[in-house]
Amino acid sequence: MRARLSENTLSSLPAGVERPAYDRKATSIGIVHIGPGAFHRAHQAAYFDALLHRDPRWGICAVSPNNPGVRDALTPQDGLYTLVTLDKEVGFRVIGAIGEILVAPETPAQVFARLAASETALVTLTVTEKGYRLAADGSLDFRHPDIERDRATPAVPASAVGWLVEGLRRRRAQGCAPLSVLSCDNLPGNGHKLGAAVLALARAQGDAALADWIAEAVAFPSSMVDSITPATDDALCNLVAGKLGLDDAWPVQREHFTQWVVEDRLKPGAPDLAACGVQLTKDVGPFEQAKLRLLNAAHSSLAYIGALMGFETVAEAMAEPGLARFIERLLREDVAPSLKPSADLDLSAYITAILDRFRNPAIRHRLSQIAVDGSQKLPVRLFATIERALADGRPIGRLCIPIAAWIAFVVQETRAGGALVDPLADTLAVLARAPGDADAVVGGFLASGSAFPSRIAASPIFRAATASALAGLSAGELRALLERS
Ligand code: CS2
Repeated sequence: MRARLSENTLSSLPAGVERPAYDRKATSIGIVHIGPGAFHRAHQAAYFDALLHRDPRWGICAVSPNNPGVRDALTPQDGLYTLVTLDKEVGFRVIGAIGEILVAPETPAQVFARLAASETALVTLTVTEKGYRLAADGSLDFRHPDIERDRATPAVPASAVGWLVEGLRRRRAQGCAPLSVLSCDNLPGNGHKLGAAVLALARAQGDAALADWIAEAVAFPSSMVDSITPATDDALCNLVAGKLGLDDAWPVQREHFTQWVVEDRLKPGAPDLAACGVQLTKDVGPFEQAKLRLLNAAHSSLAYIGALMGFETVAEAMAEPGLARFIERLLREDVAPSLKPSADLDLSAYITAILDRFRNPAIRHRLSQIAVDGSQKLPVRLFATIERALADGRPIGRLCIPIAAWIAFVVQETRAGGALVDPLADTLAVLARAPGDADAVVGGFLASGSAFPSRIAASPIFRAATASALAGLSAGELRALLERS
């Protein structure tokens, strides 16, 4: 039997596996992270691990909103896990940044204590798009049951926003220092939306004084995060065990490329993010817009179109010349013209780099991983571009193909009896079962208000283009449709 990765076995790691070169026992916790899934552990935690080599104050307290999985896997490993970077060269690095793991509902007092502690200067979040509980207009969704609950019983929060508000209430009561709260999810203006949601909940709880204090003492910078991070699978666990000679219950993997751009308005006392490779900028907008509307939009397009064509991974889908050409035209001819030009970003080179990253043969990034939560992702990835194109009078035919593919995917999954992973799964399943031709199906989706912004739902041009694409898909003419679009 192989031993397990832990503090005790660190010294037995073979050469070629990077490990913390700092004294972990001398580190303290200065960062609270909500949602320590694979993306956090592959991305922000790697930056903070680098920072710990310079400054021992920035260990992470990882807080899982519900699921004990990460705590149960990593606590026996003293919080250590392996990050594998997959490219021409495969890199192995043991990350030591996580100093504590809490499961929020099990130990709420400890979570509040961390959020209120004067040593805590930064809170980061990766809770996915749906984790913010926002309505279609980007404001906090007071009709969501978790938010209703957090409004009524603030001391036992159900949502990430609820945890933050209650933690900040206690921080204020203790008279603690200012704080920076950094959203790291794929939402435009993520920090601004989170800040507005936090203030709205504090006010709705009747605590206007708290809201006023938060507005003064807490910064919510926006940020753009990027690194392709396929879910952990058995192949990765075996690769890690073979290289380390140790078992790691939950390694993570990503491409070598990583980027983190943060709006430069952290409160004094926050960690020196620039020292560990984060780009600080006055205006993060062009970066997040380009990333969401190019990289993430292309991902979602590949996920639905590729799934209909029977592909399993992004690289496989990109190896289909007709599909790869379609995606490139979509990005260069439809998305790029809708983006605000920025002196900091060469869009053409950015697109070339994205397409290269998608072709990375060392990575098996499953389309099914990207296909989840379409109702939450498409509005920020594709609908925003479609709205812009409609407003500018540019054609939208090509942009409607991934939307039609999503509808076809929802219909196909529902009819096959598969469980659709989407917070709107119940509504979508009803729409998918409704009888009728392509135009009727599209009309049903648009009328439901589920994922479509009102200006798009009301556009006859959008309805006609999407219905025409869906009819093509239903008739088995997907390849021809891609070729001619
Ligand atoms: C992907 C993203 O799963 C998805 O929806 O588009 O997770 C993507 O891999 C990352 O945003 C890349 O930075």
